[in-house]
Amino acid sequence: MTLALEKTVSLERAGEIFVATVDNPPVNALSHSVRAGLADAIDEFERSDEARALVIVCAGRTFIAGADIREFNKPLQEPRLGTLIDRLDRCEKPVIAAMHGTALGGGLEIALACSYRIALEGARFGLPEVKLGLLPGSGGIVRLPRLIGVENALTMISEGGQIGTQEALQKGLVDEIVANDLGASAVAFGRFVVASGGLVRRTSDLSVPDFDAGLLETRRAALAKKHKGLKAPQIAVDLMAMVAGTPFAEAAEKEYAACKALIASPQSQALRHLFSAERAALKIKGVPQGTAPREVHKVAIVGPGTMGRGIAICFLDIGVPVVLVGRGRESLDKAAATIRKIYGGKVKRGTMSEAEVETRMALLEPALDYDGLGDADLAIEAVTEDLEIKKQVLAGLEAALPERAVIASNTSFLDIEVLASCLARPKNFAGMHFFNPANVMKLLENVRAGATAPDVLATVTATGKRIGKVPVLVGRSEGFVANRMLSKRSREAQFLLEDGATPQQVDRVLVEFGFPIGPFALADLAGMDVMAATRAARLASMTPREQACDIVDKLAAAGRLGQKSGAGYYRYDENRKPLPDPVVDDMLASHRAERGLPRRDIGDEEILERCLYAMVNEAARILDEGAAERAGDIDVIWTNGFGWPAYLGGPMFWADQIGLPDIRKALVKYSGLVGETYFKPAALIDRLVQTGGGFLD
Ligand code: T1G
Repeated sequence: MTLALEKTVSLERAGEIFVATVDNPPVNALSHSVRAGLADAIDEFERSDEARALVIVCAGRTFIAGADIREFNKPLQEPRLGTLIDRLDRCEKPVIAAMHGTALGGGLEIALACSYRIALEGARFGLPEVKLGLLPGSGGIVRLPRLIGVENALTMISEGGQIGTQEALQKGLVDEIVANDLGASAVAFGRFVVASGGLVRRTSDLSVPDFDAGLLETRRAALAKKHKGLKAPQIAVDLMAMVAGTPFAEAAEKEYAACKALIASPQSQALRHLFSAERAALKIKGVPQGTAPREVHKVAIVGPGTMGRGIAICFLDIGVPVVLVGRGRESLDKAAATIRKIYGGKVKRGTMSEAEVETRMALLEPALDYDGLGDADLAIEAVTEDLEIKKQVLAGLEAALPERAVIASNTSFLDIEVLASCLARPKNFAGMHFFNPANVMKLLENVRAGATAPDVLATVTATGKRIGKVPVLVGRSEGFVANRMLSKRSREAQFLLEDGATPQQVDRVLVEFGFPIGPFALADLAGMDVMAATRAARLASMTPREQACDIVDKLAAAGRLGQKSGAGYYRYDENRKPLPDPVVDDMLASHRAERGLPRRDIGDEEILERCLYAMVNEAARILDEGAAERAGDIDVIWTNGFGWPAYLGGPMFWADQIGLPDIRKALVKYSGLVGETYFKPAALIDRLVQTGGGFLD
């Protein structure tokens, strides 16, 4: 007998065992129909005298992966998840959750309210709500500590990570792991439970195991440091402290109230925006859904310098052989030694074994020419940012590689069309712009050229995901998106020094906003020699004021190279702590005098607005030029690239929250103060203000 209760939930009978199957692709999210279907299944199960146990199992690739995120901004439809879970908790007969894939959020909360939990090998479990600025709201807070203890529960809830089946079994989250055929195993398990007396085990009846209350405050401090500015982890600690000393029903209500408040919070709205934006960024105009990426089994990387090494590590980490091509044996040996040293650091930290290091190093093949690339599927050039050298390298690669191979450039600001023009098969060519250090930074800007084939775009996107990056496709533009917007923030930071701000004031304002580091501390980290070289490379394209604003050159000329020389914009003590330096104040005063610029006190608001509104204005131009497909793509870029705080949603989401009319007003004000060249409102902002729209509408 199969009872189709809803289009997403069916109920079958296997003798005395009822089986409710959820089938709501792609991840069996707890949409309204699933909640209603499960409620009907439980009613049917309770009504039937023959039914002795109920199994809840899912079709497709995973057990329920949580509430349906898309429903959060819609009116709530009963039964809400908490009501369904309370219904489960009142069942007089045992219910068994049979899990596979990723049992997450509300899905795991359903399992926690069942009498028994079994899992297919390879299944994973988590309460990732905190990554959406939320917290479990349907029993995760009140039930998980009762099963695995407060410390383990707080880790899962405040970090939002996943645990595997062995850890879940060991911690008491699951009762049994099965190797295959989960459905049949679950029915057999149900029969075993019935034969053993059909005991109902209510998690809500368990008491919270003793724990060290001091632990919570220690964890609170650690969470505040690790997740700076994020509210949900702090509330998780509050709730965990509450659970132990509060009757279950009251604690459950407090949990639900906290979750409901977070759903409405700006931080959660921002993080849910990014969750959707990161997935939307994978859908590329002109690349039909389902376009098969080309297979990549072996990669060639040209240029064993800093970027080439980092990119090589990305592929070695996923077990893909890498041919690292360099001009001399010495540079190749140095690259291999550096890669080995980076892995050695992981061994020291206990995150990698020596054997794993050798496995990865064995995949690295140094080469002095392109002869061994006949079976490479992807080649990425990461040589010096010199157009002629890159063109030679790309042409040489194309001659050596098979016709099906994808060729990519890691260029950060050269013209992608000019690079493509040197190839006989430009359809195979795209940009893959990594960020230093390439083996650490999540962002990957994939760059489409006019001739790039759809399956090549699919390949660089799929490859980006495969190496653990957040790939975003961008179009032709100097500096693409991230660096092009960063250059406007850097420009304003420099101009603010000329107008009277100090490096420490600008850095403080941006760090207080939520960036991990300010522009001047960052410059000291990168090195003033590097900053001066980058400035020299772009000088010709700068405005007269930018060209005259040569503070970087003055610092470099004075040997103030930043951390590496003990002083740059700051001076550094023996622990490399940055300290304001009167020498810099004097240098800035001389610079202003030389430039004939009066000094004035500058407020924090002006610093923030000039730095960030300049970025937003440039982003509007980028969108109008089509150099980015969506405003959400720009938010994904900035929250994964240069540390825009994710709980503020990215520059476009943030600008919409402020309101484009207010931003436009400020742009007009700064046009007068700094110059039309720098702050004339972008046409898109003018249009949106006229229509009352926002970037993300
Ligand atoms: N709701 C709606 N759609 C979802 C979804 C969800 N929870 N999770 C994924 N999707 C969509 C996603 O948008 C994409 O759609 C497709 O599924 C594949 O996802 C009350 C309040 C499960 C590990 O936070 O972590 O429960 O782009 O590309 O890489 O206490 O999706 O194809 O149209 O990510 O294999 C808690 C979020 C919710 C889990 C799979 N749950 N999802 O990863 O595929 S709040 C979560 C994930 C909650 C309760 C609280 C991942 C995944 P499209 P994907 P994947």
